[in-house]
Amino acid sequence: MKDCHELSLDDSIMSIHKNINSDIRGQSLMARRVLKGARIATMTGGYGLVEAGVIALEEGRIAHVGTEVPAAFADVAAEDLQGRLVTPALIDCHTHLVFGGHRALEFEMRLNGASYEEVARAGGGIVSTVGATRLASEEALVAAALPRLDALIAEGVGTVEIKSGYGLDLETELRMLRAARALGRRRDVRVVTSFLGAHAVPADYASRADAYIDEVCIPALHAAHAEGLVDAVDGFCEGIAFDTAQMARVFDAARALGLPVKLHAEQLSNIGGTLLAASYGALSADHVEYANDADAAALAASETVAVLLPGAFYTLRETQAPPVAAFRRHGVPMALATDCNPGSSPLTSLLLTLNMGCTLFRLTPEEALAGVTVHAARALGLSDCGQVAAGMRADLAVWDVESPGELSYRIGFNPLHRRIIGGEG
Ligand code: DI6
Ligand code: FE
Repeated sequence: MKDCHELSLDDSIMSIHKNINSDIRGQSLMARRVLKGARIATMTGGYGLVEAGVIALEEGRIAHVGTEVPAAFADVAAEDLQGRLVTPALIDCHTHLVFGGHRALEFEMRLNGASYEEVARAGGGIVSTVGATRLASEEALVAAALPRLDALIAEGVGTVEIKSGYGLDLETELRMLRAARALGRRRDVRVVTSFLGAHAVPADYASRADAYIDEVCIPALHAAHAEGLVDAVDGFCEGIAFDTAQMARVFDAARALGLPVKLHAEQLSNIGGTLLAASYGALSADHVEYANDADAAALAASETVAVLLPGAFYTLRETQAPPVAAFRRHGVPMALATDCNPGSSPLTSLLLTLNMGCTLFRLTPEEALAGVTVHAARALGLSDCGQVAAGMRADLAVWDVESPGELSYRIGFNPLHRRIIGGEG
């Protein structure tokens, strides 16, 4: 119990803070803006195109989308976008952006014929990045990740998911997540974190995956959650990582903390990860190259998003594409993401990901754009972004293209005109 004196001191400090905040942020947050002359891909049902569109922004939110300036904004000088395309700011819903070192040597090994699994079993792969990550300070991790984050931002990304999973010990897992949160403070981008303690079995727990789950992974999850570092819980369900029973134990721990789950499932083989994810009502099942029709049906029933990662498919020269036709047939929402990581997908371009999704997985350009906007938002459990609609955050990307299909069609070209984040920019 606080005594009266403490209470009033607390209150006055609070009110000082409030005043400072509203003075500094009040002007920008209250700013009202009108954009006109926009070709808007609202993503509220396919592209949901609005020609010669008007978007009114207020207090960091979209107040109105249409073709006329609403009466309440008649006093605001409209900014003419001169026919440019406006989309929601892009969302990269699956990245391992924070890590130490790189794996260029392993790239050469694989070019010489070694498979991803062979490299991993030879002590390379995820475990080699763990060594470099454990040696890096939080600031070093942030510094290494910033250029990768900047590359995404430069292509219109406004929200990015970042996983842990290269620490595999309590301290380093927490440090990765702190670095991820710090990135969100260093740039005008929303960072959503996933705890990926169940990414690989570290060398000191070789052949003792169950003990790793009990002694390291779950305690680290509790510690990270207690520090407010965890938005969702992920895992790698694969022959070279964790089986479904081990992942279920991690998911039970997540559930007990009230955290949503997601899973790297069916990337290299089908061992039941997708069905497990669906049975836990997961936000997403990711990779899913080896998923089958029954898996697609289960995802549809649990309203779990299939996150397709063509960068990893391309890098590993995988030949089995995810069952896109089955996902369509069952109505499974499909997202696309970079999977930016130092091993299987050293990719920091969401625009190239769109192109790869179309060319490698036969998505339509419309499905691809939905995959980095509305469906990516859903894969992160976010309901306030990914569409240009009243009530959403005013997170927009303005492009120097005529049609939305051009975003998928070009290779290695960046037509971003500007981002507007929280109504600013
Ligand atoms: N699947 C992947 O593609 C990445 N993680 C995972 O579970 C690869 C991570 C790496 O190779 O460093
Ligand atoms: Fe991944």
